Amino acid sequence: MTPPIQFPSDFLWGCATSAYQIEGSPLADGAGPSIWHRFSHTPGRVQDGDTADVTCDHYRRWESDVDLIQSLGMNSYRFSIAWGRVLPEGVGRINAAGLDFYERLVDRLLARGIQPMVTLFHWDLPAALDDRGGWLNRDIAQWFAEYADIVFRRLDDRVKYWTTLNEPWVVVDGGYMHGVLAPGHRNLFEAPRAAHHLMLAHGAAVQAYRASGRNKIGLVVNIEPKYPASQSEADLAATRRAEAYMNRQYLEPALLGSYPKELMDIYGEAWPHWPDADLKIIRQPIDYVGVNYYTRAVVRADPNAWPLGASTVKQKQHTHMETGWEVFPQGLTDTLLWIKDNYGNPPVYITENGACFFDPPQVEGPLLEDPLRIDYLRKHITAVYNAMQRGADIRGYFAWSLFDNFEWAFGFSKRFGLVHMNYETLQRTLKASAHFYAKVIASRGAAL
Ligand code: NCW
Ligand code: CA
Repeated sequence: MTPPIQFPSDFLWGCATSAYQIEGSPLADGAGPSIWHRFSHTPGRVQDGDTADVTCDHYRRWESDVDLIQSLGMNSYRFSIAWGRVLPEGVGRINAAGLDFYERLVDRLLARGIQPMVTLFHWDLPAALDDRGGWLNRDIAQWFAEYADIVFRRLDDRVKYWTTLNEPWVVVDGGYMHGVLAPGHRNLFEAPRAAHHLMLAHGAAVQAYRASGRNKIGLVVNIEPKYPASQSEADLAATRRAEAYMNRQYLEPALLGSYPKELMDIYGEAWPHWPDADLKIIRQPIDYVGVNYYTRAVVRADPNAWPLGASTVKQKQHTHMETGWEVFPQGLTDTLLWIKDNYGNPPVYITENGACFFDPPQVEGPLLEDPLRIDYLRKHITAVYNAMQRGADIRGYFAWSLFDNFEWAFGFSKRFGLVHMNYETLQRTLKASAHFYAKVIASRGAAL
């Protein structure tokens, strides 16, 4: 008999959300519009024409939502601040009502014994800054650091965990390379510039934090481990390119101070050669790495796949989520051990992990059964534990997401929640997975 699973008593257990996806009321109380507000209001950009004008109405229901989080026994909650609520034009004039909203949220979380983990940028760039070039304008590093500094000075006496950026890879690949996410550009020459300026912004915000902050700050990256479809030289090289592009492009400058050399093969003449001084700004010591993990990819060489020359081979023997993502728990253990072995075993939080499966729009009765999501959570939390048993320094786990919400370009068609959202009535209904997760937390993993 293997001994029962027991996570450490100080492990953080929570769930994650982001501002634009759950808040609604995007222009309330003096907030400036974000690029996601504009994008979702542009016909053809989001499935079914959905916008987050209302979404979960968390901006007005935040008090009972915090109570809901507490009722599930979580000791932490990861959310993001909408930059444009704090600074409607992105820089300059502060909108007091915006900062007040997040201060009240933080205070209620703390009063309920829930540690906030606060993300400064989860994709909702102020539209006024996009009008000045957005992530393509190098000045954005300073704009971001100024915004961050305002928030740090207001809340660092209460917030113990800060994140600069959520998933810079998705911002660049979706927003500047393929155009499926805001701001919707499709440009090989813009992508590496946007990526570099995101990382400069990260570095500048960490520098600002060291001047005024006293707690912990880190970077959240999405990691999707890459496995070669065969041992052929072509497939192995394609796998290395895919890994460099998605998994190392952001981690390596932040932690090691350099870009993976494969990026030059991928971008070719579109790759700018960045000065060493920039890499020094980007490589600031950080207190933890946040990992968002959902799936893996089996990779083969594919000359028609722009721009990587690599594509994913679907693994038909495994379950796939509604997003098309393969369920592969071992990939999470592999990812955590890969970080431990390649980046000096930094403290890591699993800042997002979760499952998108079909749930009906309306719920009959008090509970919704979602066995596939329970199975996903069970296997992935066990995978985290397995990596810890092998020496990875894992400090916490956040399920994506508290409730079904605005899933970016998919609109409301994709549901990741532990709590079901009825978008007509805004009624919140627990799914069985929420009860399951609460039992896992209460037993420190023994109920897995
Ligand atoms: S990458 C991604 N997600 C989900 C999202 O809700 C969260 O905010 C992110 O951190 C879960 O984890 C990340 N969603 C991908 C959306 C891409 C849509 C592309 C549609 C093309 C038609
Ligand atoms: Ca709809």
